[in-house]
Amino acid sequence: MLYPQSNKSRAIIDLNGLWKFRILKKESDFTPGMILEDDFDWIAVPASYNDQKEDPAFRRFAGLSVYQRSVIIPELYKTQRLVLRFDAVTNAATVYVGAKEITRHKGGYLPFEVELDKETVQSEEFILTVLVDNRVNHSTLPVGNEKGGTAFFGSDNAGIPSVEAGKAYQQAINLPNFDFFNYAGLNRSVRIYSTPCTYIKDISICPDLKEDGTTGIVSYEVALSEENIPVHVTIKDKNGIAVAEADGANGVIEMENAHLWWPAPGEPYLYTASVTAGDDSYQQTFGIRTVKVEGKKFLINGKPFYFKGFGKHEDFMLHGRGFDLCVDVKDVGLIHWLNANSFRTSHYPYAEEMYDLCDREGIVIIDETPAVGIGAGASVDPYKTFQIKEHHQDVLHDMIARDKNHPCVVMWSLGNEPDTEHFPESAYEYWRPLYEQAHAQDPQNRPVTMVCCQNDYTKDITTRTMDVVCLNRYYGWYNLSGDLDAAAYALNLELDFWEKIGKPVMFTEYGADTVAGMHATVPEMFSEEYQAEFLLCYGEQFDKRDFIVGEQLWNFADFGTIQGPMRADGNKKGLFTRDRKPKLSAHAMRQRWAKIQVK
Ligand code: GCB
Repeated sequence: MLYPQSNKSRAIIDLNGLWKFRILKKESDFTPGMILEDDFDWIAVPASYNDQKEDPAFRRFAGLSVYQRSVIIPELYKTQRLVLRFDAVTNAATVYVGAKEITRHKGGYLPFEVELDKETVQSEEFILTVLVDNRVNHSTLPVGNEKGGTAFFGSDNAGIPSVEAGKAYQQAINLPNFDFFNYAGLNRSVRIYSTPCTYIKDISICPDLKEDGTTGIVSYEVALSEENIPVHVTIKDKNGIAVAEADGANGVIEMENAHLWWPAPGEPYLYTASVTAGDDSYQQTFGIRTVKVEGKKFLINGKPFYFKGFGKHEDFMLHGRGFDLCVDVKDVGLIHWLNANSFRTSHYPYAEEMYDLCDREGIVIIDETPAVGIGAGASVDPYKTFQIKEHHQDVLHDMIARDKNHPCVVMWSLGNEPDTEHFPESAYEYWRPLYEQAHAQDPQNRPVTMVCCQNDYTKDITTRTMDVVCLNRYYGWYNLSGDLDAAAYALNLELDFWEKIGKPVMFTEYGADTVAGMHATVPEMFSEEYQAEFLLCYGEQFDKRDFIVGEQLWNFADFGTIQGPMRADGNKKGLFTRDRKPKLSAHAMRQRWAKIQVK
């Protein structure tokens, strides 16, 4: 799916800003065509609604809410094809023009769009309404607990009559089965964009390198609304100078002495494919780089790459998971400051602007679907009970379709920490087709992984079949708590196991909750010193093993999450506080990563 663009044949109408908003007490409080006249709040878009108001209902709410605004289409746009695009509505949306439903979408982290019909385009003004459902359950990704499910944090005290009665009283139907706050609403931009009536539907670019290592081979494919529209492609260098050309909706362009995209500040060279097709045009940036797994190595442009970074969240004060380019720019600056080079979009695809920024800044991304929370304890096979398979196929498809041209994306993550231990065969049968789907769909055929939970790895038959083994481990935190000697011992035993698998292995999570400002001479849990020692201790173990291709600790910054006895004001495993102040460990990792030169 193409990102909205304003160019000589396309324009954008921005629908961000203040919208009318109402939380519905019950589903029947909504009728198509209803107007929010009284009893509504003004709410900012893009942003999560949860922390914008003091009413506790905004924070605790599980159900339907309504966003509404009026739209006037300028006369000069009315001869064009107009498409309404939502970059992300969390977790599901039904969209109305007046009383008429025009589209609906399931899933809160990927864009969807709908062409406006003639009547709407020609009207003087229309009311746009979005019915938002934030609930998560056994059929959504991320997965939620259903009524009677277990609490995510702490003991559930199942079976104690008074607790069970309390749960029934609470009618908890929307407990996330994941460790991040279920921030909801119009989290990303809303726009109408125009195209000519015959138009470019999609562009796929697949770069490769000849054996000489300097000649780029750029295969491209332009999908069109109608066959036989003449297509012309001009490749421009970073200064906008044309360096190659081709005709036709698909083809292969050879580029001698190509500038390669490499993840380091100043080196992520970007070209632009300037595509014209009849009246339409589109400028698609791309980088010439290759990604490959060979033996125990992860190669970018044929050279061994070592991931230095973290899992992140789209999370910030006040706007929750709402898109904010300023936060993205700040975070990328901090990533450079740390001498890091990568992150995982844990646990869902991020806003498209972040990938664009990372293309330009030379940061590598592991792109993850929102498949988190697929597990419900040892007694329930999630693969047989959750209704998620088709939806998972859809989100994987849509994520690859959206992000396939970004040079910064070097690996697809099918999901985070599913059960692979209690139901190993079911897990393999579930994840293998997704692995194959990703490989079949991606024009660049990037490596594919699935991020493995700390488990009895000897029983897990899925993780080892991925292109890169990605491990989340908490020795010294959730287990062997506070004892880094024991943690290092246990971690090494496990590493001996993975060494024999013969694949590249990377750590996609390891970390310790840390209260900023809490210090200790003898490092103990929650102190800044313990976090720094914990992270460096893991690093020491990694350094002894040549099959480890990366370390992405948990987490870049503290973040908001569901309440529980293990979380005080959010998850505190950040190198930075939520407002991006460095903890001691940020300085420690900055020094460590300065010494690990990736070139
Ligand atoms: C994990 C999860 C992540 C949590 C983290 C933690 O394994 O993947 O979502 O936030 O642990 O801090 O417990």
